[in-house]
Amino acid sequence: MSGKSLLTRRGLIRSGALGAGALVLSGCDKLYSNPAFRGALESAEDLHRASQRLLGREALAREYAASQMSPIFRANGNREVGDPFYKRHLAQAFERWVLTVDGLVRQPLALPLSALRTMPQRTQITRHDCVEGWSAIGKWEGPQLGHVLDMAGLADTARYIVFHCADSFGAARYYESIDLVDAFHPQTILAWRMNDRPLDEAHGAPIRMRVERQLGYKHAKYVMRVEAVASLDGVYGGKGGFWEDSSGYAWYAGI
Ligand SMILES: Nc1nc2c(c(=O)[nH]1)N[C@H]1C(S)=C(S)[C@@H](COP(=O)(O)O)O[C@H]1N2
Ligand SMILES: [Mo]
Repeated sequence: MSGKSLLTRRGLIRSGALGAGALVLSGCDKLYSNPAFRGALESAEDLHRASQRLLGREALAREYAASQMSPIFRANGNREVGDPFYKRHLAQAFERWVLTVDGLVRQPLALPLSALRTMPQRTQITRHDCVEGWSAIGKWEGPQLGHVLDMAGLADTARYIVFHCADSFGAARYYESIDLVDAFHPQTILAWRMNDRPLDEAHGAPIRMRVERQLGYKHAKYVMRVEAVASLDGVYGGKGGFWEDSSGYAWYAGI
């Protein structure tokens, strides 16, 4: 897929809502580019967001039975990483790689993969929904992000968690960010295992985020560094994520 057509198509999915994605896919681009219609969609999204806040964003995303797992889980976005540092660690099965946890924390951490694998683990079978119009059910395992953040001790000023990734689109690094409600959600994990095997490169080795209440692009792959910040201003393009900066995707993609 060429970068250009990808960006153009993604540019149409401005709200990041699944419904908008479905409209684009069913050829309603004209309708969607109509400002009045867009306004209605966006206010519906606000309402939906408000009701989620009232119902509690702590609610769990649906979990599935092993028998419901998709036979094939597509890999999307970057499936390989060109960065030489990453390639070196991939070749060594990430044995000497460490995850950096820093920013507004009392105790910055450098966590080897072995440490992430031996902490208390959470396993969940969930459905991944990509705004490009596909979904897949997979099994994910890893420590809860909240547990890792508690080890580091968040400063009182921390408001967001930023995930810095190893891959890029052109010159732009992939990154994502979430607020503390999502960061401490029980299903938000640093997954190193997928479908009972260590994560492969295509799906984000050595670790990728699972933020189960959010759409696909929030699930950062190839996470190298977890940073606690007070504001997203000045972090890359300032909108909280690669697609948010480049294509106007909604930062809040919660369902
Ligand atoms: N680092 C990084 N994370 C990423 C992406 C990417 O290209 N790079 N693509 C996102 C998108 S749009 C989706 S749908 C999922 C795809 O995850 P998968 O390859 O495991 O299916 O990863 C998300 N996280
Ligand atoms: Mo996606």
